[in-house]
Amino acid sequence: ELHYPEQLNAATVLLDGTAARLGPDRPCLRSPAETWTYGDVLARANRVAHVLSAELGVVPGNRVLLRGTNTPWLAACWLGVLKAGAVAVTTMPMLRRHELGKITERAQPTVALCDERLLDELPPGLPAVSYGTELAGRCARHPATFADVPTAADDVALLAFTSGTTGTPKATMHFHRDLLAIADTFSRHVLRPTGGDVFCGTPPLAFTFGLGGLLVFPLHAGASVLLLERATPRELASAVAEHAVTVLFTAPTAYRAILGAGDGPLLAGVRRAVSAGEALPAAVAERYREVVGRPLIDGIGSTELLHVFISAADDDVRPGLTGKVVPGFRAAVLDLDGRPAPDGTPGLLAVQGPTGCRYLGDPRQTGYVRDGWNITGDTYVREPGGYFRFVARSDDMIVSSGYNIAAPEVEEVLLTHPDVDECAVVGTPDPDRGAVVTAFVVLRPGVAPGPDVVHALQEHAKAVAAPYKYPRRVRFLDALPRNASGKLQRYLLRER
Ligand code: 3SK
Repeated sequence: ELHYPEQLNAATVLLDGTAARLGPDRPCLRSPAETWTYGDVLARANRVAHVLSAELGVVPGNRVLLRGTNTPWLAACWLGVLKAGAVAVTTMPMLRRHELGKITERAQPTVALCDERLLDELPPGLPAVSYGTELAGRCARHPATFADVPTAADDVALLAFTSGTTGTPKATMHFHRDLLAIADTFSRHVLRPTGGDVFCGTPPLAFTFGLGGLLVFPLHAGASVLLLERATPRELASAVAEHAVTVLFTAPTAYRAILGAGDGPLLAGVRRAVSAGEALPAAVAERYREVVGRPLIDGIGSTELLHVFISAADDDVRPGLTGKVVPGFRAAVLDLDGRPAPDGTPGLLAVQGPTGCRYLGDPRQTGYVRDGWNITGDTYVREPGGYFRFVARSDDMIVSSGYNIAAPEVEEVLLTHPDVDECAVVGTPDPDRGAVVTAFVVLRPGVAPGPDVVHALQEHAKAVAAPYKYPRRVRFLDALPRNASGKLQRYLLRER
C-alpha cells in the first residue's frame, strides 16, 4: 500500500523537492541544443505558474491545454500548470483542429499554452499564449519563486486522452498522488533509476507512457532527460550514443528498426530499455539481448491506469512473456463470468492498483471498471509462477471457422519473412468462415507486391505456424495507419 499526505502537489515533490534534496545545479531537462538545471526548470515553472494565475485568470481546478512537441518548455509548462493547482491537458502535437475540437469540447480548458509553430490548429475562441517568445516575455515580469497551490492528493492533476484506438477520444482523470504512484511502482521496482541516469525516448509527453518515462521518473530520481522533438529510429539511436543515454523508452517498431538497420550497438550504454504501447515480438526481444547484451523490458500499461502495471525486471525478463505484475498492482486473468481463469487459460486481463480509471463525464466507465477491477481489453494467459503472456487485444482475436486466432501471433510469423517490413493482421467478414485472417503488409524497399509475394507469405505462414492461421487475404500498403501516439489503428484496416 502506498500512502501519501492528504495535501500533495506532485510538481512540488518532483521539482522543488528534488532540487532541495540534491541541489539546484544538476542537469534536469536537456534538448540537443541546451541543458536546463533543476534550478532553471524550477524558476521557469514558477514563473509559468505566476503567468497563469496573475495574468491569465487561471484558478485551481481550471484546465490548461498544453500543445507542443517534447521540449524543455513543454515540460516546464506542465509543471507550472500543476504548481498553479490547475489541471494539465496535454495533447498530441500531430492532432489537427478537428481532433482538438473534440478534446476541448470535453476538457473545457480555460486557456492554452501552445508551441508557437502549432498555434494555427487551435480551436477558435480558445485564449492561447505561445511559448517560448510570448510566454518567455510574460515570465520575465514575474519572480522565480512561487507558493505552489496546496492541492489535495486526490485533486485531479491531469486529463489524459486515450490514444483513440476506436477513433473516439476519452479523457481519463488522474490525481496528484497517481503521478507519484507510478514512480513508486514501475520506476522504483523495475527501472530503479539513480541521479546519474540520462533518460530519453520518443513517446510524446501527451501519451502517459512518455509523461512517466520522460518527465515523472527522471525528476523523481533527480536524473536528467534528453527531450527530442521528433526522431527517426536512426536519429534516436545516434542521440542515445551521443548523449550517453542510460534509460530508453520507445515502441517495439523503433527497436525493430534500430536493430534491423544494424544500429543496435549504438544502444550499448543503455542500462534499461523499455518497450510498450504495443506487443513486443519475441524475435525483437531476443535480437536486442543478442546485440545489446541486456534484456529489453516489455511493459504493458494503459492510459486508464496511467503507466505500466505488468513488466519484467533485470534477469527475470523472458522473451515471449510480458512479465510479472509490478509491485503495488494486482492482476488476474478472468473468464467471461468474471471469475479467475485457471493458469494457462486465456482470459481478460484485469488490474487493480494505486492508480485507476475514472473517465471524465463518460458512462462507459462502468464497462471498464467491473467489481473493482480495471478490465484492460487485453487477452492474457497467466503462466505458473505468475508470468503473464500476451495473447491479443480482446478485439484482435479472430474467430475463423471456429478457430480462435490471435492477430499478433500471425503478425509475428509474417515479420520473420525477409520481404516484410511491417504488417498488421485483422479479421474481415466472410460468408463461409465468419471471418478470415487478413494481413496488411508493408514490404521492404525494393520488393514489388504481386501474387508471387502473396503466395510466398502464405506458404511461409503455413510452414511456421498451424496452417489454419495463415492469412487467406493479403493486401499491400505503403504504411500502416497509426494514431498520434504511434499505435496501430486496426479499426481503420477492418473498415477497408
Ligand atoms: O500502451 C501501453 O502499454 C502504455 C504503457 C504505459 C503508459 C500508457 C500506455 C497506454
